[in-house]
Amino acid sequence: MKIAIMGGDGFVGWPTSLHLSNAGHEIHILDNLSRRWIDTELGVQSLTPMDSIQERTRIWHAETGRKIHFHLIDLARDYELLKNWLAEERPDAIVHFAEQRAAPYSMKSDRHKNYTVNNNVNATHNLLNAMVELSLDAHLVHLGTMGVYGYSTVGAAIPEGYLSVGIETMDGRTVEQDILYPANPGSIYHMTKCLDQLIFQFYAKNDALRITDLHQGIVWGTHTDQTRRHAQLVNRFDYDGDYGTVLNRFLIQAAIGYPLTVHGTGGQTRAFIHIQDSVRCIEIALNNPPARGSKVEIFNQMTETHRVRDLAQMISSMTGAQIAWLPNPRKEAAENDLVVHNEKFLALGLEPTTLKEGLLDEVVDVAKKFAYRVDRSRVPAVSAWTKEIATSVNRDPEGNQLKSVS
Ligand code: USQ
Repeated sequence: MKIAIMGGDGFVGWPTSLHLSNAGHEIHILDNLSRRWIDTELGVQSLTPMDSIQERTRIWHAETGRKIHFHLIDLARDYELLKNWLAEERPDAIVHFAEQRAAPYSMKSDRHKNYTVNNNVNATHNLLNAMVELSLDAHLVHLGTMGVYGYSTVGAAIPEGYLSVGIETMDGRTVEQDILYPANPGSIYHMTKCLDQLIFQFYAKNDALRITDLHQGIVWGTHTDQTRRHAQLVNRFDYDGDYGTVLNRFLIQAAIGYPLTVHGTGGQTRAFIHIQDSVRCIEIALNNPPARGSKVEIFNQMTETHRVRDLAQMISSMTGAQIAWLPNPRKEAAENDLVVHNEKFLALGLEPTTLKEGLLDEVVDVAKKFAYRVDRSRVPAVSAWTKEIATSVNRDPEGNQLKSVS
Protein backbone atom coordinates (compact mmCIF):
# COMPACT_ATOMS: atom_id res chain seq x y z
CA MET A 1 0.00 0.00 0.00
CA LYS A 2 0.96 3.62 -0.45
CA ILE A 3 0.50 5.03 3.07
CA ALA A 4 0.62 8.66 4.21
CA ILE A 5 1.69 9.03 7.85
CA MET A 6 0.50 12.40 9.08
CA GLY A 7 2.70 13.33 12.05
CA GLY A 8 5.27 10.64 11.19
CA ASP A 9 8.08 12.48 12.99
CA GLY A 10 6.53 12.02 16.46
CA PHE A 11 6.85 9.48 19.27
CA VAL A 12 4.45 6.90 17.80
CA GLY A 13 4.51 8.22 14.21
CA TRP A 14 8.21 7.55 13.66
CA PRO A 15 8.29 3.87 14.79
CA THR A 16 5.02 3.33 12.89
CA SER A 17 6.62 4.69 9.72
CA LEU A 18 9.58 2.33 10.15
CA HIS A 19 7.37 -0.66 10.97
CA LEU A 20 5.16 -0.16 7.91
CA SER A 21 8.12 0.56 5.63
CA ASN A 22 9.75 -2.63 6.88
CA ALA A 23 6.55 -4.51 6.04
CA GLY A 24 6.98 -3.40 2.42
CA HIS A 25 4.63 -0.43 2.17
CA GLU A 26 5.47 2.83 0.38
CA ILE A 27 5.65 5.39 3.18
CA HIS A 28 5.20 9.16 2.94
CA ILE A 29 5.58 11.21 6.12
CA LEU A 30 3.72 14.54 6.18
CA ASP A 31 4.73 16.58 9.21
CA ASN A 32 5.13 20.23 10.21
CA LEU A 33 7.88 19.29 12.72
CA SER A 34 5.88 21.03 15.45
CA ARG A 35 7.13 18.68 18.20
CA ARG A 36 10.66 19.90 17.57
CA TRP A 37 9.48 23.52 17.79
CA ILE A 38 7.64 22.79 21.04
CA ASP A 39 10.86 21.31 22.50
CA THR A 40 12.50 24.65 21.73
CA GLU A 41 9.58 26.60 23.22
CA LEU A 42 9.70 24.55 26.44
CA GLY A 43 13.49 24.51 26.61
CA VAL A 44 13.65 20.71 26.72
CA GLN A 45 14.96 18.01 24.44
CA SER A 46 14.28 14.35 23.90
CA LEU A 47 16.28 12.20 26.31
CA THR A 48 17.56 10.32 23.29
CA PRO A 49 19.59 12.35 20.79
CA MET A 50 17.33 12.73 17.78
CA ASP A 51 18.53 13.51 14.27
CA SER A 52 16.64 15.57 11.70
CA ILE A 53 13.88 13.78 9.85
CA GLN A 54 15.91 13.92 6.64
CA GLU A 55 18.89 12.29 8.36
CA ARG A 56 16.68 9.62 9.95
CA THR A 57 15.18 8.66 6.60
CA ARG A 58 18.65 8.68 4.98
CA ILE A 59 19.90 6.20 7.61
CA TRP A 60 16.81 4.02 7.13
CA HIS A 61 17.51 3.91 3.39
CA ALA A 62 21.18 3.06 3.97
CA GLU A 63 20.23 0.31 6.44
CA THR A 64 17.38 -1.32 4.55
CA GLY A 65 17.37 -0.04 0.97
CA ARG A 66 13.81 1.23 1.62
CA LYS A 67 12.79 4.83 1.07
CA ILE A 68 10.63 6.89 3.40
CA HIS A 69 9.58 10.15 1.77
CA PHE A 70 9.22 13.34 3.83
CA HIS A 71 6.97 16.30 3.01
CA LEU A 72 6.92 19.44 5.18
CA ILE A 73 3.20 20.20 5.34
CA ASP A 74 1.09 21.63 8.17
CA LEU A 75 -2.30 19.91 8.00
CA ALA A 76 -4.02 22.54 10.12
CA ARG A 77 -2.76 25.52 8.13
CA ASP A 78 -1.68 24.44 4.63
CA TYR A 79 -5.00 23.18 3.29
CA GLU A 80 -4.16 23.81 -0.40
CA LEU A 81 -0.73 22.16 -0.07
CA LEU A 82 -2.32 19.15 1.60
CA LYS A 83 -5.05 18.88 -1.01
CA ASN A 84 -2.56 19.15 -3.89
CA TRP A 85 -0.36 16.50 -2.32
CA LEU A 86 -3.28 14.10 -1.83
CA ALA A 87 -4.50 14.79 -5.40
CA GLU A 88 -1.09 13.95 -6.82
CA GLU A 89 -0.20 10.94 -4.67
CA ARG A 90 -3.64 9.42 -3.95
CA PRO A 91 -2.52 7.19 -1.04
CA ASP A 92 -4.38 3.92 -0.32
CA ALA A 93 -4.37 4.63 3.40
CA ILE A 94 -3.70 7.55 5.74
CA VAL A 95 -2.59 7.29 9.37
CA HIS A 96 -3.40 10.49 11.26
CA PHE A 97 -1.14 11.35 14.22
CA ALA A 98 -0.84 15.06 13.34
CA GLU A 99 -2.21 16.47 16.58
CA GLN A 100 -0.83 18.12 19.73
CA ARG A 101 -0.94 15.14 22.10
CA ALA A 102 -0.01 16.32 25.61
CA ALA A 103 -2.74 17.07 28.14
CA PRO A 104 -0.50 19.24 30.40
CA TYR A 105 0.75 21.27 27.40
CA SER A 106 -2.86 21.87 26.33
CA MET A 107 -3.65 23.28 29.82
CA LYS A 108 -0.63 25.58 30.25
CA SER A 109 -2.30 28.88 29.30
CA ASP A 110 -5.07 30.33 27.16
CA ARG A 111 -2.61 30.45 24.25
CA HIS A 112 -1.86 26.72 24.57
CA LYS A 113 -5.56 25.91 24.77
CA ASN A 114 -6.22 27.87 21.57
CA TYR A 115 -3.26 26.30 19.80
CA THR A 116 -4.33 22.76 20.71
CA VAL A 117 -7.95 23.29 19.60
CA ASN A 118 -7.02 25.11 16.39
CA ASN A 119 -4.31 22.66 15.44
CA ASN A 120 -6.11 19.42 16.26
CA VAL A 121 -9.60 20.21 15.03
CA ASN A 122 -8.41 21.93 11.83
CA ALA A 123 -5.95 19.15 11.00
CA THR A 124 -8.65 16.50 11.26
CA HIS A 125 -11.25 18.52 9.40
CA ASN A 126 -8.89 19.66 6.62
CA LEU A 127 -7.93 16.07 5.97
CA LEU A 128 -11.49 14.76 5.70
CA ASN A 129 -12.63 17.76 3.72
CA ALA A 130 -9.86 17.25 1.16
CA MET A 131 -10.57 13.52 0.89
CA VAL A 132 -14.21 14.22 0.02
CA GLU A 133 -13.32 16.99 -2.43
CA LEU A 134 -10.89 14.66 -4.25
CA SER A 135 -13.17 11.58 -4.07
CA LEU A 136 -10.25 9.87 -2.36
CA ASP A 137 -11.34 6.48 -1.02
CA ALA A 138 -8.34 6.02 1.28
CA HIS A 139 -8.80 4.24 4.61
CA LEU A 140 -8.19 6.78 7.38
CA VAL A 141 -6.74 5.39 10.63
CA HIS A 142 -6.74 7.96 13.45
CA LEU A 143 -4.91 7.87 16.77
CA GLY A 144 -7.54 8.71 19.34
CA THR A 145 -7.31 8.23 23.10
CA MET A 146 -8.82 6.20 25.93
CA GLY A 147 -9.34 9.61 27.53
CA VAL A 148 -12.46 10.23 25.39
CA TYR A 149 -14.34 7.94 27.79
CA GLY A 150 -13.18 9.52 31.03
CA TYR A 151 -11.76 6.86 33.34
CA SER A 152 -14.72 5.82 35.38
CA THR A 153 -16.38 2.50 34.72
CA VAL A 154 -19.60 2.86 36.77
CA GLY A 155 -19.28 -0.85 37.48
CA ALA A 156 -19.30 -1.87 33.78
CA ALA A 157 -16.40 -2.38 31.38
CA ILE A 158 -15.82 0.37 28.80
CA PRO A 159 -16.93 -0.93 25.39
CA GLU A 160 -15.02 -0.43 22.12
CA GLY A 161 -16.51 2.92 21.14
CA TYR A 162 -20.23 2.25 21.11
CA LEU A 163 -22.73 1.79 23.90
CA SER A 164 -25.99 -0.08 23.27
CA VAL A 165 -28.81 1.89 24.86
CA GLY A 166 -32.54 1.45 25.04
CA ILE A 167 -34.44 4.67 24.33
CA GLU A 168 -38.02 4.90 25.44
CA THR A 169 -40.32 6.19 22.67
CA MET A 170 -43.40 8.37 23.14
CA ASP A 171 -45.69 5.37 22.58
CA GLY A 172 -44.00 3.38 25.33
CA ARG A 173 -41.76 1.07 23.27
CA THR A 174 -38.00 0.72 23.81
CA VAL A 175 -35.80 1.30 20.77
CA GLU A 176 -32.28 -0.14 20.84
CA GLN A 177 -29.52 2.09 19.50
CA ASP A 178 -25.71 2.04 19.41
CA ILE A 179 -24.43 5.47 20.41
CA LEU A 180 -20.89 6.78 20.83
CA TYR A 181 -19.91 6.15 24.47
CA PRO A 182 -20.60 9.44 26.31
CA ALA A 183 -17.59 11.72 25.86
CA ASN A 184 -16.01 12.79 29.15
CA PRO A 185 -12.74 14.63 28.42
CA GLY A 186 -10.36 15.53 31.25
CA SER A 187 -8.27 18.16 29.43
CA ILE A 188 -8.43 20.47 26.40
CA TYR A 189 -6.30 17.94 24.51
CA HIS A 190 -8.71 15.09 25.32
CA MET A 191 -11.60 17.38 24.39
CA THR A 192 -10.20 17.79 20.86
CA LYS A 193 -10.19 13.99 20.46
CA CYS A 194 -13.86 13.94 21.50
CA LEU A 195 -14.56 16.56 18.83
CA ASP A 196 -12.66 14.42 16.31
CA GLN A 197 -15.09 11.59 17.04
CA LEU A 198 -18.06 13.71 15.97
CA ILE A 199 -16.28 14.90 12.84
CA PHE A 200 -15.57 11.26 11.91
CA GLN A 201 -19.15 10.23 12.59
CA PHE A 202 -20.43 12.92 10.24
CA TYR A 203 -18.02 12.15 7.38
CA ALA A 204 -18.61 8.39 7.60
CA LYS A 205 -22.36 8.98 7.42
CA ASN A 206 -22.47 11.78 4.86
CA ASP A 207 -19.64 10.83 2.51
CA ALA A 208 -19.13 7.14 3.24
CA LEU A 209 -15.48 7.69 4.18
CA ARG A 210 -13.79 4.60 5.62
CA ILE A 211 -12.52 5.58 9.06
CA THR A 212 -10.96 3.68 11.97
CA ASP A 213 -10.50 5.44 15.31
CA LEU A 214 -8.02 3.90 17.76
CA HIS A 215 -8.58 4.78 21.40
CA GLN A 216 -5.07 4.33 22.72
CA GLY A 217 -3.95 4.16 26.34
CA ILE A 218 -0.68 5.54 27.73
CA VAL A 219 2.29 4.33 25.69
CA TRP A 220 5.37 3.12 27.51
CA GLY A 221 8.74 1.85 26.35
CA THR A 222 10.92 3.43 23.71
CA HIS A 223 12.31 0.88 21.26
CA THR A 224 10.67 -1.15 18.53
CA ASP A 225 12.40 -3.78 16.40
CA GLN A 226 13.17 -1.13 13.79
CA THR A 227 14.30 1.76 16.00
CA ARG A 228 16.86 -0.65 17.50
CA ARG A 229 18.50 -1.24 14.13
CA HIS A 230 20.74 1.83 14.20
CA ALA A 231 21.66 4.43 16.85
CA GLN A 232 20.33 7.19 14.57
CA LEU A 233 16.93 5.54 14.17
CA VAL A 234 16.32 5.87 17.91
CA ASN A 235 12.85 7.02 18.98
CA ARG A 236 12.31 10.25 20.88
CA PHE A 237 11.81 9.91 24.63
CA ASP A 238 10.06 12.58 26.66
CA TYR A 239 10.65 12.92 30.40
CA ASP A 240 9.58 16.52 31.05
CA GLY A 241 6.48 17.56 33.01
CA ASP A 242 4.45 18.31 29.89
CA TYR A 243 5.21 15.57 27.37
CA GLY A 244 6.63 12.78 29.52
CA THR A 245 3.99 10.17 30.34
CA VAL A 246 3.72 8.56 33.71
CA LEU A 247 5.49 5.20 33.46
CA ASN A 248 8.34 6.43 31.26
CA ARG A 249 8.76 9.39 33.62
CA PHE A 250 8.98 7.15 36.68
CA LEU A 251 11.61 5.00 34.95
CA ILE A 252 13.85 7.91 34.13
CA GLN A 253 13.32 9.48 37.54
CA ALA A 254 14.50 6.20 39.08
CA ALA A 255 17.53 6.20 36.79
CA ILE A 256 18.64 9.73 37.78
CA GLY A 257 17.85 9.41 41.50
CA TYR A 258 14.86 11.77 41.42
CA PRO A 259 11.89 11.02 43.70
CA LEU A 260 9.02 9.44 41.73
CA THR A 261 6.44 12.17 41.09
CA VAL A 262 3.12 10.64 42.12
CA HIS A 263 0.21 13.07 41.75
CA GLY A 264 -2.08 12.99 44.78
CA THR A 265 -2.67 9.53 46.23
CA GLY A 266 -1.69 7.85 42.96
CA GLY A 267 -5.10 6.23 42.95
CA GLN A 268 -5.64 7.02 39.25
CA THR A 269 -6.05 3.84 37.19
CA ARG A 270 -5.11 4.15 33.53
CA ALA A 271 -4.78 1.94 30.44
CA PHE A 272 -1.32 1.15 29.03
CA ILE A 273 0.27 -0.26 25.90
CA HIS A 274 3.88 -0.90 24.90
CA ILE A 275 5.19 1.07 21.88
CA GLN A 276 5.88 -2.17 19.97
CA ASP A 277 2.24 -3.23 20.36
CA SER A 278 1.09 0.22 19.39
CA VAL A 279 2.74 -0.01 15.95
CA ARG A 280 1.44 -3.58 15.50
CA CYS A 281 -2.11 -2.42 16.26
CA ILE A 282 -1.87 0.25 13.59
CA GLU A 283 -0.77 -2.36 11.05
CA ILE A 284 -3.66 -4.64 12.08
CA ALA A 285 -6.12 -1.76 11.75
CA LEU A 286 -4.78 -0.94 8.28
CA ASN A 287 -5.27 -4.54 7.22
CA ASN A 288 -8.88 -4.54 8.41
CA PRO A 289 -10.59 -1.48 6.94
CA PRO A 290 -14.31 -0.95 7.43
CA ALA A 291 -16.56 -1.22 4.37
CA ARG A 292 -17.64 1.96 2.58
CA GLY A 293 -20.83 3.28 4.10
CA SER A 294 -20.38 1.58 7.47
CA LYS A 295 -20.04 3.45 10.74
CA VAL A 296 -16.65 4.45 12.14
CA GLU A 297 -14.68 1.38 13.28
CA ILE A 298 -13.44 1.86 16.85
CA PHE A 299 -10.81 -0.20 18.70
CA ASN A 300 -9.54 0.19 22.26
CA GLN A 301 -5.77 0.15 21.76
CA MET A 302 -4.54 -0.89 25.20
CA THR A 303 -3.35 -4.13 26.75
CA GLU A 304 -3.48 -3.68 30.54
CA THR A 305 -4.54 -1.27 33.29
CA HIS A 306 -2.52 -0.11 36.28
CA ARG A 307 -2.91 2.24 39.21
CA VAL A 308 -0.30 5.01 39.31
CA ARG A 309 0.79 4.27 42.91
CA ASP A 310 1.22 0.57 42.10
CA LEU A 311 3.56 1.50 39.24
CA ALA A 312 5.51 3.81 41.55
CA GLN A 313 5.78 1.12 44.22
CA MET A 314 6.87 -1.50 41.69
CA ILE A 315 9.62 0.77 40.31
CA SER A 316 10.65 1.81 43.79
CA SER A 317 11.11 -1.80 44.88
CA MET A 318 12.97 -2.58 41.64
CA THR A 319 15.38 0.35 41.88
CA GLY A 320 15.27 1.69 45.45
CA ALA A 321 13.84 5.04 44.22
CA GLN A 322 12.04 7.30 46.74
CA ILE A 323 8.41 8.19 46.12
CA ALA A 324 7.24 11.83 46.37
CA TRP A 325 3.50 12.22 47.01
CA LEU A 326 2.77 15.58 45.37
CA PRO A 327 -0.25 17.89 45.17
CA ASN A 328 -2.02 16.94 41.93
CA PRO A 329 -1.70 19.67 39.26
CA ARG A 330 -4.67 18.12 37.41
CA LYS A 331 -8.39 18.15 38.08
CA GLU A 332 -9.13 14.41 38.00
CA ALA A 333 -10.66 11.75 40.23
CA ALA A 334 -8.25 10.89 43.05
CA GLU A 335 -9.17 7.19 42.82
CA ASN A 336 -10.88 5.24 40.05
CA ASP A 337 -11.31 1.70 38.81
CA LEU A 338 -10.98 1.00 35.10
CA VAL A 339 -12.07 -2.09 33.18
CA VAL A 340 -11.78 -1.95 29.41
CA HIS A 341 -12.86 -4.22 26.57
CA ASN A 342 -10.01 -4.80 24.09
CA GLU A 343 -11.02 -8.09 22.50
CA LYS A 344 -11.09 -6.77 18.93
CA PHE A 345 -7.31 -6.46 18.52
CA LEU A 346 -6.74 -9.71 20.40
CA ALA A 347 -9.12 -11.50 18.03
CA LEU A 348 -7.15 -10.09 15.09
CA GLY A 349 -3.90 -11.55 16.43
CA LEU A 350 -2.35 -8.98 18.79
CA GLU A 351 -0.08 -10.69 21.32
CA PRO A 352 0.32 -8.19 24.16
CA THR A 353 3.69 -7.21 25.52
CA THR A 354 2.91 -6.86 29.20
CA LEU A 355 4.80 -5.00 31.87
CA LYS A 356 7.67 -7.23 32.91
CA GLU A 357 10.80 -6.36 34.78
CA GLY A 358 13.02 -7.23 31.81
CA LEU A 359 11.25 -4.71 29.64
CA LEU A 360 11.31 -2.07 32.33
CA ASP A 361 15.06 -2.62 32.61
CA GLU A 362 15.38 -1.78 28.94
CA VAL A 363 13.93 1.68 29.50
CA VAL A 364 16.03 2.16 32.65
CA ASP A 365 19.11 1.27 30.57
CA VAL A 366 18.20 3.89 27.96
CA ALA A 367 17.57 6.37 30.76
CA LYS A 368 20.95 5.65 32.38
CA LYS A 369 22.78 5.85 29.07
CA PHE A 370 21.43 9.33 28.35
CA ALA A 371 21.03 10.59 31.95
CA TYR A 372 23.66 13.28 31.26
CA ARG A 373 21.12 14.93 28.91
CA VAL A 374 18.45 15.36 31.60
CA ASP A 375 17.62 18.84 32.88
CA ARG A 376 16.26 18.11 36.37
CA SER A 377 14.44 21.45 36.47
CA ARG A 378 12.21 20.23 33.63
CA VAL A 379 11.06 17.10 35.47
CA PRO A 380 8.25 18.58 37.65
CA ALA A 381 4.79 18.93 36.14
CA VAL A 382 3.96 22.64 36.45
CA SER A 383 0.92 22.90 34.20
CA ALA A 384 -2.09 23.27 36.52
CA TRP A 385 -5.64 22.56 35.39
CA THR A 386 -7.15 25.63 37.13
CA LYS A 387 -5.84 28.89 38.57
CA GLU A 388 -6.80 27.67 42.07
CA ILE A 389 -4.79 24.46 41.67
CA ALA A 390 -1.79 26.46 40.38
CA THR A 391 -1.35 28.13 43.77
CA SER A 392 -1.04 24.76 45.54
CA VAL A 393 1.51 23.27 43.13
CA ASN A 394 4.54 25.44 43.83
CA ARG A 395 7.39 23.22 45.02
CA ASP A 396 9.19 20.40 43.28
CA PRO A 397 9.96 17.08 45.04
CA GLU A 398 13.45 18.39 45.87
CA GLY A 399 11.94 21.43 47.65
CA ASN A 400 12.74 24.07 44.99
CA GLN A 401 10.28 26.83 44.15
CA LEU A 402 8.59 26.08 40.80
CA LYS A 403 8.21 28.53 37.97
CA SER A 404 5.85 27.87 35.06
CA VAL A 405 7.61 28.01 31.69
CA SER A 406 4.51 29.25 29.82
N1 USQ B 1 0.83 11.27 36.68
C1 USQ B 1 1.52 11.21 37.88
N2 USQ B 1 2.82 11.61 37.89
C2 USQ B 1 3.48 12.07 36.77
C3 USQ B 1 2.78 12.10 35.54
C4 USQ B 1 1.46 11.71 35.54
O1 USQ B 1 0.98 10.81 38.90
O2 USQ B 1 4.65 12.41 36.87
C5 USQ B 1 -0.57 10.84 36.61
C6 USQ B 1 -1.51 11.89 36.05
O3 USQ B 1 -1.98 12.77 37.05
C7 USQ B 1 -2.59 11.03 35.43
C8 USQ B 1 -1.85 9.78 34.98
O4 USQ B 1 -0.63 9.76 35.70
O5 USQ B 1 -3.52 10.65 36.38
C9 USQ B 1 -1.56 9.71 33.49
O6 USQ B 1 -0.85 10.84 33.07
P1 USQ B 1 0.06 10.79 31.74
O7 USQ B 1 0.76 12.12 31.62
O8 USQ B 1 0.89 9.57 31.73
O9 USQ B 1 -1.04 10.57 30.58
P2 USQ B 1 -2.13 11.54 29.92
O10 USQ B 1 -1.97 12.95 30.32
O11 USQ B 1 -3.46 10.93 30.19
O12 USQ B 1 -1.83 11.47 28.38
C10 USQ B 1 -1.14 10.39 27.72
C11 USQ B 1 -0.70 10.87 26.34
C12 USQ B 1 -1.94 11.16 25.50
C13 USQ B 1 -2.82 9.94 25.47
C14 USQ B 1 -3.20 9.50 26.87
C15 USQ B 1 -3.96 8.18 26.89
O13 USQ B 1 0.12 12.02 26.45
O14 USQ B 1 -1.53 11.53 24.19
O15 USQ B 1 -3.99 10.22 24.73
O16 USQ B 1 -1.99 9.27 27.62
S1 USQ B 1 -5.06 8.09 28.25
O17 USQ B 1 -4.34 8.42 29.48
O18 USQ B 1 -5.56 6.72 28.30
O19 USQ B 1 -6.13 9.07 28.04
